[in-house]
Amino acid sequence: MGARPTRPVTSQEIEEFHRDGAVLLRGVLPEEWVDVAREGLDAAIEAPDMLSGYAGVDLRVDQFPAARTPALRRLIEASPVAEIVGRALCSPARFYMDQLFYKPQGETISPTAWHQDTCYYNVEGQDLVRAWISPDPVPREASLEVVCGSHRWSITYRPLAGRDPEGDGEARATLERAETDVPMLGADAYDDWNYFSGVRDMSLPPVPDIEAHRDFYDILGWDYAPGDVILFHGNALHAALGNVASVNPRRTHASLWAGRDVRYLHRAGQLIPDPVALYDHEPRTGQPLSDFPDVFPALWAPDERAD
Ligand SMILES: O=C(O)CCC(=O)C(=O)O
Repeated sequence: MGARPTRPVTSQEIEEFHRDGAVLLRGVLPEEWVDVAREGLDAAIEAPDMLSGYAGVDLRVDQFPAARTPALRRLIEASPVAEIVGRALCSPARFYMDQLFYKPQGETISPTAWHQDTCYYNVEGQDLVRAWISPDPVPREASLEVVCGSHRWSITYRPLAGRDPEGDGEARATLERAETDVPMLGADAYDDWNYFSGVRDMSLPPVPDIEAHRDFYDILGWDYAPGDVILFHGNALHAALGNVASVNPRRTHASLWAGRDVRYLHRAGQLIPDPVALYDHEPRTGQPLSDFPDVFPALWAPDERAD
C-alpha cells in the first residue's frame, strides 16, 4: 500500500471530476512527496533519453521518465497518487505510463497546444485519468486548462497536439526534425515506430481551434501550488497557457492511470509507443489492461486487494 494523501478526496471532488472531466485537488500530496517529485524531475531533466523530445519552443516532453528515474518510480509505486486516482475512479488504479513536461523559466514560458490524450496511446475507455503535479507554483496564466465536459463528447481527435502536419509547416518541420535528430530507435521494440506514425490516421477529426474561440467554451484553469494534484480525464481537451514571464521553471510530472474499463486498442496512428514490456505480449485490440498486470500493475484498489 502506498502512503496516504494529506487529506481524503471528498465526494464533491469526485463528482466534479466525473461531471467536468477535471478537478483541482488542493493540498492532497504530502510535502515529502513533492520533494520526491522534484528530485525525480531534476534527475530526468538532466538525463534525456531517446524518447525525450521538444513539442514546441522550450517545451520538453519525456515519455516513461519513471522507467529510468528511481525517484519517479517511487512516486508512482509508493506515493498517495495511486490512491488519489483510484478514489476518483472508484476503481483499481492501474499505472499506464508517465511523462514529464519541462518549461524553463524566462521571459516567455511556452504554451502547450490544445489536445486530447487518449488518441496518443493504444488504449480506449472511460476510466483513463491523468494526475498532473509540479514541485513549482504555477499561476493560472501558465497552468493547465481543460475544456469543461469535453470528456463526454465521444470524439477521438487526431494528434499531434491539434496541429495538422498536412497544412501546418511548423508542425511538419518539428516532426521532420524529430525523425532525423532524435536517435529514438534504441529499443528493438520501437523499430517500427516513429513520430510520423501518430499522424497517419487522417480519418480522425482535427482538434477544433479552441484558442481562437475561447469565449465559446467553458475553460477550467487554476492557480496551482505544490501539494495540489490536478486530475483530468484522458478524453478531455486540455492545454496550457504560456507566453508570460516566469521566474521559476515549470517542472511537471503527469502520470496516466487506467481503471476497470480500459482496453488495448491498436490505433492506425499512434504518437506514443506502447510501454516496451508490452511488445512481448503481442496484445490484441479489446484485451483489458488487467490481462497484462506485469506491464500495468494495479497499485491501489478500493478494498486494498490489487486485483
Ligand atoms: O503541462 C503541460 O503543459 C501539458 C500537460 C499535458 O498535456 C498532459 O499532462 O497530458
